[in-house]
Amino acid sequence: MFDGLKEKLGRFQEDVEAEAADGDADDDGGTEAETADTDPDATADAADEETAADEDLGLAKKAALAATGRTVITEAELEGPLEQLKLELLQGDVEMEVADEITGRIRERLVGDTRKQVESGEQVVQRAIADALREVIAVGQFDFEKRVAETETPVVMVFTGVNGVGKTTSIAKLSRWLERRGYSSVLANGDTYRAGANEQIEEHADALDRKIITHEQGGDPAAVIYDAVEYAEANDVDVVLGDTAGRLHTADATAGQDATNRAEEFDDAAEVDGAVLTKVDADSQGGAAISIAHVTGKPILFLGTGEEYDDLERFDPDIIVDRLLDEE
Ligand SMILES: Nc1nc2c(ncn2[C@@H]2O[C@H](COP(=O)(O)OP(=O)(O)O)[C@@H](O)[C@H]2O)c(=O)[nH]1
Ligand SMILES: [Mg+2]
Repeated sequence: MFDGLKEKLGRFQEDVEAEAADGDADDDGGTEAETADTDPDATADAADEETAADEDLGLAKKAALAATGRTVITEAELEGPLEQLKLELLQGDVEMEVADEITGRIRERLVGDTRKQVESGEQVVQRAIADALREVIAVGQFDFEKRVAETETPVVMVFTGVNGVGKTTSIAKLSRWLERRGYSSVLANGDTYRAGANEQIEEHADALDRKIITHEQGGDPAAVIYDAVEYAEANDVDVVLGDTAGRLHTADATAGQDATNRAEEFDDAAEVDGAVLTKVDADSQGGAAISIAHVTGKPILFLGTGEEYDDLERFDPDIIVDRLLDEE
């Protein structure tokens, strides 16, 4: 999962460590050569600043610090690796504002007001990346299970999103997830638009042994949800899981920036409370995963990790950050 991002972050960490260990012409040359591939101007600037900063700091002081096993990371040293990281994040479908946010936060942490003296370059760089990522992906998080427990029943959850993203599948998965935590649920097919939608969700309802409320194709979706709520009230069912028809063309986590834009559109139209990021098992990049919460201001609540009913994970920012930075 998200191997593309993981690789980029690992490379950034190595770049910064090489720069910070410093003075070494080989390391500098390597980074400059890499950056030159993508942005010659930025490289020239970064190189100039670096030279100035090195003189400013004083080679004697650097040497003294190095002798005590400590290193100093200067803003100039960070510029090349940060610029490179930003480009790679953008190539990995991370939104521009999110790439800026992440690199900005890393810079802030590693450089601080003046220069930062660090015990272990590796730990500090890793922690800076972890903090920056966590702050970006943890936007809006709330305790989903607690919210369900505290909301007056029946709790109604309506799923929206373009056709093919995995709404119907996610409803079936969530029904299973809720059952495991002691909550009963009824399915409601508000997708009265698509031929075959009733049959598809009925199959899930059969497999999971759930009640399903459907209307004829072409019916009023709101009326279906309404009936399901009445059913839940009469039968003491905890949660109504309402499906809807998608619109526009297919977009999902594998669709990169498109997924983020679609999430924004749906949020504008329907004021979503949170997102299920589907098909992360098929998303090697992870750009949408780290962009959506920041761009919409709404939390990612679940990850869809496959086509089986149990392939639904509660989204945990700490676990995702660990996975992204885990060296194996
Ligand atoms: N690999 C993978 N496939 C998924 C996931 N969620 C849904 N799908 C598949 O995506 C396709 C469309 O899903 P569906 O629930 O019908 O999408 P809907 O149109 O939004 O209701 C189906 O083939 C699902 O099996 C997931 O998390 N991982
Ligand atoms: Mg559907």
